[in-house]
Amino acid sequence: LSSFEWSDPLLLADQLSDEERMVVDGARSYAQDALQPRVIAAYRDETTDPGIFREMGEMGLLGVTIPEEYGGLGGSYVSYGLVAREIERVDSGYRSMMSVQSSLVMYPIHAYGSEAQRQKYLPGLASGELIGCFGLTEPDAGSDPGSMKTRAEKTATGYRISGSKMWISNAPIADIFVVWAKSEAHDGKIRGFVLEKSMAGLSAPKVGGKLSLRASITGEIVMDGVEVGEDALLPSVEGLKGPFGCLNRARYGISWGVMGAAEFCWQAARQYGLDRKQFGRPLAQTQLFQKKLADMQTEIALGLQASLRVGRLMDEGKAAPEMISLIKRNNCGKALDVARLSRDMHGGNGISEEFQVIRHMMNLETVNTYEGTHDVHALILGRAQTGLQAFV
Ligand code: TGC
Ligand code: FAD
Repeated sequence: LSSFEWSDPLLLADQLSDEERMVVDGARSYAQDALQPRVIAAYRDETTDPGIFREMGEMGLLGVTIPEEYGGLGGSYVSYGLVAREIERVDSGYRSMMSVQSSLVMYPIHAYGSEAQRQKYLPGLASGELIGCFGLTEPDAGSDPGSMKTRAEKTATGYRISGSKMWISNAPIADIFVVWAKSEAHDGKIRGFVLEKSMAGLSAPKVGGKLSLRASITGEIVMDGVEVGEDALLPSVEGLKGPFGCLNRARYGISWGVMGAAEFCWQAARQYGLDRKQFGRPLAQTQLFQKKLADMQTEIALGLQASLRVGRLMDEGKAAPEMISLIKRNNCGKALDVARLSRDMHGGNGISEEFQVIRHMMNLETVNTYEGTHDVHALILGRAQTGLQAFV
C-alpha cells in the first residue's frame, strides 16, 4: 500500500488528465496571486472590481466549455468544475461572477441563440470585455419561477418587456441581460431575451445591505416597457427547460466550487490547531479537534469524488438533472457545516476578517440558497424516487 496524502486523501489529482491539471494550475495561480490579496478589503467594503472579468477572460476562465471559435476554451465540464473550485477557494462571490458569466449567460446564448447572437456576444463575454447577468428570480417568484410576472408583449417589430427581477448577480455592472419572460406571442410560454444596458426603460439598481457574498455585486432588473427587436429573442428554446438547462450547468459548477471554500476552511482549521496551544499542548492534539478535522476531510473527499463522477458523466452526455441536485444540495450543506466548524475551531479569531473563515461561512449561506435551495433540491430528489410531487 502507498502512503496517505492527507490533503488529497483519495488522490483526486491522479484522476485528472494532463490538460485538466494545467487548467487547475492556471486557475489556482490566478486565484491565489490576483484574487486572494484583494478579497478581504473587497468583502469588507462591499466592492466589486469589474476588471476581474477582463482578468478572468485573459486567463481563459470564462466560458470554459464554450467552443474556441466563439472565444471559449473548448474544455470539459470537469475542467469547468476545477476552475470553480480554485476560484471559490478564495471567495464564493468571485466564483459567482465567473459561473453566471459562463453557465447562465454564455451557455444560453450558445445553446439557444441564433448564429448572429453567438457572433455578436460570445467573444466579448469570453474576453470579459462584456459582463453578463441572468434574470429569472422575481420578488414574488423565487423557488417557483413558473409563477413569474414579467411579460413580453408583441409589437410590430419585436417585443415590449415589462417586469422586475430580484437578487440578480452582476446586474448593476452588466452590459448584457439574459432575462426570462412569459411571451404572449408564444401562448404565454417562458422565453429568453437578450437585452443590452443602453436600452430605454432598463435599469439595474444595486441591492444593498447584504451580509453575505459581499464581493459580488447583486441587483434588481427593472424593465419598464423595454422595446426590443425580434433579434433579441433566443429562438431555440421555450418553457422552463430553457432557464433550467442553464441552471444544470451552474449548479454542477457550484458543487465543485463549495468544496474549494470548504477545503480552505478545513486547512485553515488544521493549521490553526497546530499553531495554537491551550492547556500546554496544540489544539490539534485533542480528540475533539481531530474528530472535527476527520469529519471535514471525509466530507470534502467524498464531495469532490461525487462532483468528479457527475462531471465525467456530463462530458459523456449521461448526466441527469437529479444527479446535479444531489451534488449541489449535499456539497453546499456539507461545505456550510465545514465552514461553521472551522469558525468554531478558530475561537475568537474565527470571527475576524483576517482569518477569513467567517467570510466563507457567510457566503455559503447564500450558495446553499441560490440556484435552488437545499430543501428544493430535496423535493426534486424526493419526487424522483417516489413519483410524488411535493412542491404544491
Ligand atoms: P417542473 O414541472 O418540474 O418542470 C417544468 C419544465 O422544466 C423542465 N425541467 C428541467 N429541464 C432541464 N433541467 C432541469 N433541471 C429541469 N427541471 C425541470 C421539465 O422537464 C418541464 O419541461 P416541460 O417541457 O415538460 O415543460 O417545474 P416546476 O415549476 O414544478 O418546478 C419546480 C422546481 C422546484 C423543481 C423548480 O422550479 C426549481 O428548481 N426551483 C428552484 C429555482 C432556482 O433554482 N432558481 C435559480 C435562480 S438563478 C440563480 O440563483 C443564480 S445564482 C448564480 C450565482 O450567483 O452563482
Ligand atoms: P423562497 O422561494 O421564498 O424560499 C424561502 C424558504 O422556503 C426556503 O427555505 C425554501 O427552501 C422554502 N421553500 C420554498 N418552497 C418550498 C416548498 N414547496 N416546500 C418547502 N419549502 C419550500 N436569481 C437569479 O435569477 N439570478 C441570479 O443571478 C441570482 N443571484 C443571486 C444572488 C444572491 C446573493 C442571492 C441571495 C440570490 C440570487 N438569486 C438569483 C435568487 C435565488 O435563486 C433565490 O433566492 C432562490 O431561488 C430562493 O428563492 P427565494 O429567495 O424567493 O426564497
